[in-house]
Amino acid sequence: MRLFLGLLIPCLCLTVAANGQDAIEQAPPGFDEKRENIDRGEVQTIEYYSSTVGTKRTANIYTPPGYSEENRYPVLYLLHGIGGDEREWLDHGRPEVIFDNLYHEGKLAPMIVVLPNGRAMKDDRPGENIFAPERVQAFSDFERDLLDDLIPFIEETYPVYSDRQHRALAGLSMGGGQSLNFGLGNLDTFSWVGAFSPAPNTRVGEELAPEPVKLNDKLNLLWLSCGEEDGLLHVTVRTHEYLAANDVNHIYYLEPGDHDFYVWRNDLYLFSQLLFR
Ligand code: FER
Repeated sequence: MRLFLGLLIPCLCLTVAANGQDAIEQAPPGFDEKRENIDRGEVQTIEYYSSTVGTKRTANIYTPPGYSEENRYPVLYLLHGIGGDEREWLDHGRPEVIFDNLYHEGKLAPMIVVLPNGRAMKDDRPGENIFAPERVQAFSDFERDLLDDLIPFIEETYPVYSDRQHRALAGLSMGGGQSLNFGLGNLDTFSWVGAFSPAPNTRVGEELAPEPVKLNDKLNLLWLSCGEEDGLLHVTVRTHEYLAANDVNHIYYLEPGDHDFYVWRNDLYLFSQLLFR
């Protein structure tokens, strides 16, 4: 056994050093399957007025098992991809199942999760052409809706903390790019940032983090992950290389899989457990 471990440990270290990525185990089987007889959180649809868009907008919100107005919670804002809306995670990602299971196992800090619509425009449905320039622009415009309208609404309406230590921003693909752009661009608002398979809307390193030395002081967590078969992998690699070259602490996790919810469920399971610790 000693000999085996003696060989294995240097081998593992070499593997990690060689590709620069973190050795993280994938979610165990059943992590995203509904279990009987466990406490469950609640999903609700909410409406808030957006001064950015000039309309009422819809979001979904997950409150954890045992939620009480007597407590105060941190908040994770969890963003969707280019073809989705405020229901995409719920329809395909089973976040409420993943969270309920994690709470049952005592592995998740109590938090509220907000699932917004990340396309800040009057008609915020995906529409016929999800790549239409005004629809792509709306993902960028969501920065103001999030900061000026949605976050203040959540903080007025729910028993939540309202400081950067208690706000996380994460998302998949377009939402991953938004999380990096808005998260690293607003370090006074967010200190936990996660990008799952970020899309080409991700700013290039020099624009994303022009002062990389500041990030290590400000961020509690910077997570970057992608499926190895994903056609957008280059965005994750490019971002990782910039962060690594500038000594910015981050988790870099490449996993088996493509641009799909098998990967993003796994990411949510792993990333969420690191939050608010
Ligand atoms: C692109 C390719 C993919 C792009 C965005 C995406 C804005 C988004 C994919 C997704 O959200 O799943 O060129 O440009």
